[in-house]
Amino acid sequence: MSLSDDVLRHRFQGCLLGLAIGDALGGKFEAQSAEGIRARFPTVSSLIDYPQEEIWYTDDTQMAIGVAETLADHGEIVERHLCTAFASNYVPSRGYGRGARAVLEAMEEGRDYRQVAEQYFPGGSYGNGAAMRVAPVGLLFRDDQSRLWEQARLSALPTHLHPLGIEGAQLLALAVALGSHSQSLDRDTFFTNLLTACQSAAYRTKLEEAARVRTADDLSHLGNRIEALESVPTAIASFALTPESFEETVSHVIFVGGDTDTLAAMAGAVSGAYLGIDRLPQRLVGLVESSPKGRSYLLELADRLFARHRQLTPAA
Ligand code: RVK
Ligand code: MG
Ligand code: MG
Repeated sequence: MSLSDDVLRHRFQGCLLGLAIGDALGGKFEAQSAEGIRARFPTVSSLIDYPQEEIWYTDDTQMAIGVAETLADHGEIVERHLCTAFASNYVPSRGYGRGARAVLEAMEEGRDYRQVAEQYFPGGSYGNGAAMRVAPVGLLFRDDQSRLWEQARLSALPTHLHPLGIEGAQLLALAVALGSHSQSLDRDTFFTNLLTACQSAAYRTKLEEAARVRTADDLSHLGNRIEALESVPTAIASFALTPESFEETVSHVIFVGGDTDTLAAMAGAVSGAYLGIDRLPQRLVGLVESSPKGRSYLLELADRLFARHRQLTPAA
């Protein structure tokens, strides 16, 4: 049974707001150890209840906004437009990866950013920066997996040329699409779909391990680092472990420590695409920053993306 327009629109909103909430909440603990975070926040609710003021997102959401704007405006990834969006949204204080910063500054200054992306890390970046921003691709192309796979690749290329950086983005986009389709998540089918699409032995091994996760403590074995391979499977596994709870999905990856903003941004985007905006913690939705590209803008952007999706895939 296909989802009604309202339900699906709420899932688009849930995805973008879920990403921003995960990013902003996780951003408070970036680079901290699992033990330190656990000592301060022994339970999921203590972590979720912690923010009392506006929460501010980091580069993860900032760059996802650029991807979503490009897709809403043009219906597909056009590198020139994507780079313009990245450059115009670039606010260094949001905290970017060092390679990404060098590439974005080249874009801003009209220099050859491709050369910078090729040379900064020989072989290209395998950071999680392409995966952290890819969720809008998963939403727009949720009904066309081969297009999703290619569009996710194109969305990665300006900054992430390494195959592991690209595949991390493709898998996260697919996880968003699968989440956005599910009415009641079937874990086995979810992982079978991801494993069927998966191309490298490295991700296959991680996803097989992710499929075996049974407790939140198991997540730490999957990784908590800034490399895509060490964070994308962890975020996906957290969603699959507790699909009915955004709060648990996001908190469990923050409890793993390390790259907490990005782990929680990715897990939050997949969770929000599945649960929809109404099943996100409303207090945190209300605390997302009220800046010009804050909460209201994200909701509007999700609606614009949804309208684009309806053009590509009219309701049955
Ligand atoms: C600060 C060696 C490599 C590599 C390669 C490592 C924000 C480097 C977000 C690099 C995310 C880091 C994160 C990030 C997103 C990547 N050889 N090391 N071939 N490729 N690395 O710079 O957008 O937090 O240590 O391309 O992927 O919240 O600095 O940026 O956590 O991964 O940054 O890769 O980062 P970058 P990014
Ligand atoms: Mg960040
Ligand atoms: Mg991060």
